[in-house]
Amino acid sequence: MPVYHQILNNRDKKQFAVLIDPDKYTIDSIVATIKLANDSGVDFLLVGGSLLISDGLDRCITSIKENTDIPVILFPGSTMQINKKADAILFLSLISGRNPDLLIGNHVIAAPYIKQTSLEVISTGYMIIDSGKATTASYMSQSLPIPYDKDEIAVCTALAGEMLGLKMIYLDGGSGADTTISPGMVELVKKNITVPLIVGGGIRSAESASEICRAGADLIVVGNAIEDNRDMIPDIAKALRKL
Ligand code: 1GP
Repeated sequence: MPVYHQILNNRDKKQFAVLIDPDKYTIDSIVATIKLANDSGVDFLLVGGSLLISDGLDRCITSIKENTDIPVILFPGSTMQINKKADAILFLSLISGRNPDLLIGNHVIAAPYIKQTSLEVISTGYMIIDSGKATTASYMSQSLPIPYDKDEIAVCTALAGEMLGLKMIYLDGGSGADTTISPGMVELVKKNITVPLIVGGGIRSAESASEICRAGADLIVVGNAIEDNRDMIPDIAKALRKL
């Protein structure tokens, strides 16, 4: 089933994506993490990063694919992170910012390359929310994040994204954020859009994962906490099943 339909069809349950940053994993740690993801019923694996330093993306996706059938979705920080071995790509438009390259410029560059692959393209309105400290995503995008407590700006931005035809909205506090996005903002955005809502950044426990899901996220993304302790995977999966 195409990834987008899987996300849409399973909206009655909370979905869980593990973010794998190829720079942070060895082949051994990928294999161990994927085993836990398989055993815990993780829905998706996101692969990418705001800035990749090593050239390990292809190797990373190859070893993931050798070890699981969980769909692999590219979460690209740049046009250099397109890889045909993945199943789908979040075609991210940074709608919280006003950097034209990340709204449309890079998309024009990437489109002909993506066209030559069988990647499922999922247009996604990507919104960076201020988490109290500069994150790689906010710095690399050279864009101003939406202030943490300005729920109405987030709602209007998400609404505009949906009206433009984007198929999902992703609220991101940035990788390694000190706090998650406020549940109040998640709730208000969710109430105002009909497309699936992804939330990530700073989710470090099963409790905060549950809180963000209860607020309205359809799919949560967890990266850093799992890099630090992969046993977080079954904990979070179990917590989401209880919701
Ligand atoms: C970052 O939303 C993702 O883009 C995940 O963030 O690494 O803080 O879990 P964390």
